[in-house]
Amino acid sequence: MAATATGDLVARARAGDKRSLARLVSVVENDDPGAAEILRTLYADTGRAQVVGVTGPPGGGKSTLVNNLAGAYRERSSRVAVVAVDPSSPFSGGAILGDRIRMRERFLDEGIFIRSMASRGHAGGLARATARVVNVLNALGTDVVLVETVGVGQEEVDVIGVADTVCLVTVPGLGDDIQAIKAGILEIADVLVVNKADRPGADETVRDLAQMLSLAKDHPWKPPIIRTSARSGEGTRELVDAIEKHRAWSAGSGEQVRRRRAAARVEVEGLLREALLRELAGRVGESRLAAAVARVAERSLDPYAAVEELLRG
Ligand SMILES: Nc1nc2c(ncn2[C@@H]2O[C@H](COP(=O)(O)OP(=O)(O)OP(=O)(O)O)[C@@H](O)[C@H]2O)c(=O)[nH]1
Ligand SMILES: [Mg+2]
Repeated sequence: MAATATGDLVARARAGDKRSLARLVSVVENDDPGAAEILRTLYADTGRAQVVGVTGPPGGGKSTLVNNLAGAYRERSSRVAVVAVDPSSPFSGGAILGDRIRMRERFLDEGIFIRSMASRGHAGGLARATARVVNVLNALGTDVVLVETVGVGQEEVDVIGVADTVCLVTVPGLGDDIQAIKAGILEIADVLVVNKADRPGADETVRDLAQMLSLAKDHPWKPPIIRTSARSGEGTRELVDAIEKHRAWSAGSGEQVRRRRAAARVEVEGLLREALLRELAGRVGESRLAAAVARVAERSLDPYAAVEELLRG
């Protein structure tokens, strides 16, 4: 993308033009040519938005909750963005389209920007693509970014690393699935949400989670447990309050700085790794690499020795 074109898009996006914003977001999401320039131009203006992550098992009501949160935050912020990340989805359609339809009402609101991202083909991984998108949204005037992702696997944990506050959504009657959630809870959750509280079993789920939390007394932040019925909107207010409380604690305790440093490290190390690999690949050369690979394949050289040999030059 030419420099002037980027400048024009940035100016228009800053003024609130969603289409220009969408274009810029796509360029950085896909790491297309021009992405580095956009991020360099905007970087000094990032780090101001509040980033709220919403994660949990499939079908738990995350999108419905995010939709409610978007509405609640929109009452006090001029620009809110929703980034729905679906690491398991091989293409951007399907379930994500469902989210879009549910969010149609929000979509029509000029102050709300919605983007879906699936895992395939993100340079440097989904977590870094998400961070790039959040940064651009932030720099161009978005006050609150809500990031939805499914599950508690490693990739999801990495994605949610961009968030200042992470809400982990559970539902009554999860059975064995709750074990998987429990394992990840203290690692990632700042606020625990028991959604579908209109269903039977909500009390047990709350009790279960409370008991589990009581085992981790030395944790500096004790995640509150909030009941919601996202479909009716019940509990949204309390959830926003809990998020705000965590934000205040995080800012005051140094946790926010710690998280932002961790996120910056992921980004810098990622770029460093790519740059080093490019440099080394150039130095080693494809023909030497191919020759070493062939010898490793036919077992006349072990892979460790191959690397030592290649690096020696
Ligand atoms: N009974 C009840 N149903 C709910 C509640 N919240 C959401 N649902 C329903 O649960 C279903 C899944 O909701 P979504 O918001 O799409 O859940 P999700 O976690 O985003 O789903 P995925 O993104 O596909 O993992 C929908 O049919 C919702 O209407 C609730 O509080 N109570
Ligand atoms: Mg969803």
